[in-house]
Amino acid sequence: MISNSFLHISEEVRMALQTNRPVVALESTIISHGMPYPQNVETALRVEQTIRDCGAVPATIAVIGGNLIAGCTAEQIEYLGKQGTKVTKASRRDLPVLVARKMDGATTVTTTMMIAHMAGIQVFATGGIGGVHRGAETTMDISADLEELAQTPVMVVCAGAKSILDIGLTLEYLETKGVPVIGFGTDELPAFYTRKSGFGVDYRLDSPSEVAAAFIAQREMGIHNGMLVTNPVSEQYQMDKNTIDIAIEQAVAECNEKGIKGKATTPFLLARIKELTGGLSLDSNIHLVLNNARLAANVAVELSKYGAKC
Ligand code: PSU
Ligand code: MN
Repeated sequence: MISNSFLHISEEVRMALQTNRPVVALESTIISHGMPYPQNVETALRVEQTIRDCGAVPATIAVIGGNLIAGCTAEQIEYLGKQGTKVTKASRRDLPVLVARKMDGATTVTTTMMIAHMAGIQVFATGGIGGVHRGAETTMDISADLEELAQTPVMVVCAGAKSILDIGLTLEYLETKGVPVIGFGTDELPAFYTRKSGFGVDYRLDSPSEVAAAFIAQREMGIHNGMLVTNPVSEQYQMDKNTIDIAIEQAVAECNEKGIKGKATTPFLLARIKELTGGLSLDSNIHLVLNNARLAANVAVELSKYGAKC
């Protein structure tokens, strides 16, 4: 735990951490920028309930009025969902000014990992991470999420990398930075909307206790990386590969034509893919997030058996 005067941990989350009960962090950019209202708020609340049903405590993370909140209230989640893209998408570089100006910010994977670590939370569930974008050899668009995974010891449970990214280069980057890429019950990296990407993971682990054991080993050796646990979307909710590939190609082409760059890229692509698939991608997205929340909670329960402290 890295205490500071900006960090506000909710009573429930604080009690859980103090008594070594399992806690799962959740991000807020997925609420404001990742899904439309009202599905974003409904999903965020369902994700929290799923975590509770698995015996863990959810901690949705956001910046509200300059405070780093670990454990948003339902009202705060509703507020972020309604504000949508009017809220600043807050990455590592944004925190100093947002906090000093007492502004709001929706936390990405990067800032959620940072604030989770400050609060002493070790496990974080989300949908997808940012990565190396296609064409990064000229744009240099590489998500700060990869650097955060390199330097902050939090486990991120996601559904793999979607092909709006250059998946091969994303894996190379993670390898260089020493981030273990775990496949949960799979040898192949999931591609978010589909169960397979054509790229292998570093290790396949088949149970939450095995994942917890690897995380504990990493921590005890003082290896100060994050860990990426990739969990394939369930068969029932995976998308047809051809349908999603066509939508992604078109969305990426439009993004380039419109000259959309920087932090606007990922939200644009997600929204456009949803439109192009007539909402099918949103359905898949919602279910994979719930699936990840379940796995993260199960791993957090296993971790708590170690009497684990950061
Ligand atoms: N991928 C998704 N949904 C999301 C994001 C990524 O499927 O909501 C969000 C996450 O908050 C992630 C961020 O950390 O986008 C990455 O943004 P960028 O590519 O600009 O680094
Ligand atoms: Mn970027």
